[in-house]
Amino acid sequence: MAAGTGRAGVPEGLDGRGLRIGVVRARWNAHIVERLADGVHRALKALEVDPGDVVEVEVPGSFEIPFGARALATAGDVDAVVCIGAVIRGETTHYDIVAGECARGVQQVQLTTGVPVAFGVLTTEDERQALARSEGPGGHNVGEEAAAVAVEMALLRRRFGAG
Ligand code: DLZ
Repeated sequence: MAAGTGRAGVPEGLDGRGLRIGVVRARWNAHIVERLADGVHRALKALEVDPGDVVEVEVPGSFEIPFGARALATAGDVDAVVCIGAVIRGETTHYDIVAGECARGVQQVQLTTGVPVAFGVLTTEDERQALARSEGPGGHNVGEEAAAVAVEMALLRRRFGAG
């Protein structure tokens, strides 16, 4: 995972063994979301999450992501959820609504269910920025970062028995 200035980074020794992780992915801007999904699975593998413990669901667009996350959080028997999508301003007139409602909904789901939900949704001005945040191994990939966040927060939840 790339370390970048100002980014959270991954705590040393983070170990996802035994965790069950949900992934919600939007179909809009599928070529970008596919790259984020690659990042999610790369990170979960690096953190020793068993591929058999990863449950993935697809939703139409980023606006539907909170609903998908809630379904997994309440009925998916998961320790945390990772959400991936891409909202690109240049291609949508209601960018602010879709992006804002997605972020607001994701936060609401994690606070009301007690299941951590990581926000791996790109909100960019154009496709070039989206490509730059969904790079391959060694580059910047927000899906990869969000997957590590999901593992970290799932372990925090287990530690305190929250949720
Ligand atoms: C409608 C729409 C638009 C214009 N743009 C995007 C986008 O850039 N990224 C995305 O994930 N979804 C977009 N959507 C679809 C909405 O998220 C949603 O699926 C529809 O409004 C139907 O509820």
